[in-house]
Amino acid sequence: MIKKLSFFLIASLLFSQILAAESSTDNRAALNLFKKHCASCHGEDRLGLIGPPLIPQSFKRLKPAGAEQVIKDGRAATQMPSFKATLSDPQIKTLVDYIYTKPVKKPVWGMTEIINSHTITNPPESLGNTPIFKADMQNLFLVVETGDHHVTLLDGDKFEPIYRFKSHNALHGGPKYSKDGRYVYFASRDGWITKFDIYNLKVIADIRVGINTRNLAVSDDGKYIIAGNTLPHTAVILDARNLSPVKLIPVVNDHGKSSRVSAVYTAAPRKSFILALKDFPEVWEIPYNNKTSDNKPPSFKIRRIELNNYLDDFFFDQSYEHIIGAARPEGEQHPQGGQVISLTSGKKIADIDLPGMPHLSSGISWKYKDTRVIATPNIKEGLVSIIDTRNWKIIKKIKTKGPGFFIRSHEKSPYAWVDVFFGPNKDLVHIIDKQTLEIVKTLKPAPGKTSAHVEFTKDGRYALLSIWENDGAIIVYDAQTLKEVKRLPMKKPSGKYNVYNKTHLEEGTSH
Ligand code: DHE
Repeated sequence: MIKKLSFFLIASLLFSQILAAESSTDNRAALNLFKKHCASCHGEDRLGLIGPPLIPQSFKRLKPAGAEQVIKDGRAATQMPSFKATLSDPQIKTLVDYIYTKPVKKPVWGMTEIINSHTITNPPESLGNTPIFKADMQNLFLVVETGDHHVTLLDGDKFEPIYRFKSHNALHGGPKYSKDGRYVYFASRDGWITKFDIYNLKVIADIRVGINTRNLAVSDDGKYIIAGNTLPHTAVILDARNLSPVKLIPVVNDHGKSSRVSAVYTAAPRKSFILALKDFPEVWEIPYNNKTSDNKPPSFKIRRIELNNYLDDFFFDQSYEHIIGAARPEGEQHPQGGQVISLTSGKKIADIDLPGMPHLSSGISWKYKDTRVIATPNIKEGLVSIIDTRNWKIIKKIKTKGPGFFIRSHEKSPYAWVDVFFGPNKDLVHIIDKQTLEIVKTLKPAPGKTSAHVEFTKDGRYALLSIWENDGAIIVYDAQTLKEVKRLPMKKPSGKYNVYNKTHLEEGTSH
């Protein structure tokens, strides 16, 4: 407790020193503008909250002119709005100059800070091995409610909440289950990783791995967690038992250039972690099952796969043999379109005609005629691309009412559900027939309110959809008749995660 208190005292002291130093410069006007318009999402210290850090380290690809454009027009497939109506051109210029200025004190988060943040609330061996409540443990959902930073454990048969608990602020990305579904690991944008025991409804441990974190992945053998950071430019491997740190990996290339991590995943069939990087065009593969004779952790040796373009938004095919991705244009010249990388050869094997994908892990897959297709929404246009995995050709572009964030289905469902997250039609959800590749129905569950992110029950009979508002809801639909079955009030339920579907790598959801 004392350790934790002194850690927070030091952190807030450092933070107030940074603010004091910054406000004593002539930057006062810029600071005021920043506080008024940017701080609530990017943090007063510019180190990121629900938005990314805004310090020079984060702008390795984005030039000041590009940043001005982003402030003016907003950023596709993110929560960044347009400030064209609120800020004048000189004000935008002042802000851009400010965010390209180095913070007075370099933000540091190394092994010492990581170790000092570690708290084990309930050692796993102190807790019983039988669930303390009755439910089908494979058909549970965790619903992340970002409205008031809570998580609800939902019974997937009765659609009734079992337990609700406080999380760290701004959880982002899917929580990841251990293979048996007993434990779950969460990552918050401000760097905290939490391990929670679903059987006992108790937090096991917490650790802060970075100042700004992308997401986490769990090794297929359940032994290791990896978290990827955007600040500092590191990845951190933890022991899954109690989150003790095992290895800090600086994300640096052969020329000494460092990079933000765009995402980390576990490629279960390959027994490795895959890291996508934002600031140099490489994908890293880190095997986690090479055995050591003395029972020590594996070496986590990095295999670097060099690419000829960045991979910002991407997903895997069902076998985890291929990565399908695209770069985001950021005021720089990048070759247009998507690419397919073979993880076996480490080479690009095809180009794909994609106008940019919306969000990481957005692709889903199903059997179509005599082939298997992958479907993804796109950030630039209201369309879903259907890709034939035999030859990586687009076989259909399904027009939608606007760019979507998430597409979801289930092996047992004839439909794929895609949201229209952005723009005037944010309250619509399209239902696509997986065999005709046509939209067969468009739902408007709560007029004027954003509807997004669907997840199915274990058996695929029901689909759960979020109404993405502070006074929002989870709506349960019969996945065959498409009729509403139940509405549960929730506080901005950003995502929901079914134990069985996630741990069995169901083809209709992200893993
Ligand atoms: Fe996400 C997953 C990155 C903006 C809600 N998002 C992910 C993952 C990544 C990612 C790398 C996969 C992690 C995982 O599941 O392990 N997200 C990004 C971005 O780069 C982007 C576009 C910009 C950013 O600000 O980081 C972005 N994401 C958002 C949002 O604005 C959303 C809608 C609201 C929020 O919480 O910030 C959002 N992201 C989600 C959700 C998932 C997610 C709900 C998990 C989906 C799933 O079903 O697994």
